[in-house]
Amino acid sequence: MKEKFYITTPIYYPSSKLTIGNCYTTIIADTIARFKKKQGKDVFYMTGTDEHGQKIFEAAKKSGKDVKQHLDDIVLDTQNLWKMLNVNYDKFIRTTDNDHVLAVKKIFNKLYEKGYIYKSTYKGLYCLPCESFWTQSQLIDGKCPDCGREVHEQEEEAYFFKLSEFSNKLLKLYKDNPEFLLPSSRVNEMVNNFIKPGLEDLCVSRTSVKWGISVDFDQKHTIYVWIDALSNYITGLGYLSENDSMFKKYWPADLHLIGKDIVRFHAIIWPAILMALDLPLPKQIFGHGWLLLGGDKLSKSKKLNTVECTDPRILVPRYSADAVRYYLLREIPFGSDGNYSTEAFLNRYNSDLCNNFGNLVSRTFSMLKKYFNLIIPEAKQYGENEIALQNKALKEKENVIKYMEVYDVSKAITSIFNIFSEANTYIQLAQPWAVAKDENRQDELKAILRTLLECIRLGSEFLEPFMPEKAQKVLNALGIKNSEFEGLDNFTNLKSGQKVEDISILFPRLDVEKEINELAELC
Ligand code: ME8
Repeated sequence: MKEKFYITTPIYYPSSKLTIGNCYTTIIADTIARFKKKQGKDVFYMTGTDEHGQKIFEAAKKSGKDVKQHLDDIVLDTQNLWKMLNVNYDKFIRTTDNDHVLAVKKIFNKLYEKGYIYKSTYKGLYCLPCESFWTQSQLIDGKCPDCGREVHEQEEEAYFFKLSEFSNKLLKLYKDNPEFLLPSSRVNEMVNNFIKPGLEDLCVSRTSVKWGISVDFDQKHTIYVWIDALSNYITGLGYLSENDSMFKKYWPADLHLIGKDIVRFHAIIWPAILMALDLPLPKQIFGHGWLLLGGDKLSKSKKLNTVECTDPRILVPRYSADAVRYYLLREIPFGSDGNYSTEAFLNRYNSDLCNNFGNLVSRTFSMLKKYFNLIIPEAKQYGENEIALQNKALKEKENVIKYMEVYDVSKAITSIFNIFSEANTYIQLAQPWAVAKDENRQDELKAILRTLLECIRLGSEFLEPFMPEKAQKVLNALGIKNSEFEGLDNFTNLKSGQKVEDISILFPRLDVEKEINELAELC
């Protein structure tokens, strides 16, 4: 039986259209899911939308549409975006789905019955027009951080979750499982900023919020949106439903991939809820860094003072899904923050996709056409240079596997591209055009082309999870149709005597200045 692998993204707020920041997480998760599938795992990949809460309600109202209609429109745009970016999820969960709503009510009931939720009074600083409670530290100049108006002390009946009981259990969890939360710097953040100062019980219901899931046994209370949202990871598998076979098969999650902004919810509140429910904990949480724009975090609501074009709905049709995927996977060192810039995107497109990968493929295929009428040659013997290149490719192969074990997608894709750049350097060294002129060196020419084709094949096998469209195009042309990784250790995978399909240019070269000007008009 195949080993299972369950991976999730955060469920995104459909307050307005998703940004390239949300694409960042989703593309990484998709790449990891595809990679694990190719490694022979039984993968389940879930993503979705987090549709409750006052903020969503207000954003929907602002749009002038009926709330559900507004959400449906954004969900449709989101699903189209994932299709456009070749994101291959297994389930898209919406927190307005009926089965999720029912399961969240049951989870709340269960926590209440087990004594982890109790009724009390919430005291806080309340902003009447925003209908929001704030803590002292959240205020800006003593005023509401959202609208800048006066706040006043108010009390409200509310349910609380006994989060304070979990401090020691959480500390033990981090200590016993150093891999639970990565990068490890995030553990120190959790311990020093939240757990050591003391965890307080968490208010998990509001009577002032109406757009949400009501408490089953006390209908005037709406369940706190984060309890509703975090539960998606289990309700999406059918937890507490009539058919929980998926839950039994896939839970616990192997990886919750999230941005660093929501680590606290995932590394403190979520494990505490799961412990209270007596459920196994996710094996790993990875809090990646932010994609920044001019030093600021991209967000759905913030208007940034920049002319950068970040809309994937414009970038993908113009430059391909693979180009956008490549840039996001490659440019930001995994775990850290990284800047988005149109110029860097276009430069990487030219240098890495067009000049390195694209050029290697087109040079090799055109030589194959010219010298062997597109028929894959048999290599009788390899020379020193071919063996050196093969060894370098095999070393990079090891690196890709090693980096993907720790989800370092940016180093993994760099290693794949190292195979292509080594092959390009080798072409200069081997000078096949000179060898071709000499009738006595035809075996050598065959060995050169065979080596190049096998390097392209090996690189493209690995590239497929990262850049599925172009990698599949190359693999199809070579007659390789593996759903799992095969032949990673040798250079004898291509069928000698088989004719390859000619391939058109993978990434046409761009005039960076012209593109920047045109994008500025479009965005
Ligand atoms: O937080 N760089 O939803 P959200 C990198 N609904 N990643 C970014 C990013 C950026 N500039 N901007 C957003 C929520 N992200 C909750 C989650 S989960 C149970 C509930 C990514 O729409 C990143 O993964 O605000 C971040 O954690 C997520 O989008 C936040 O999406």
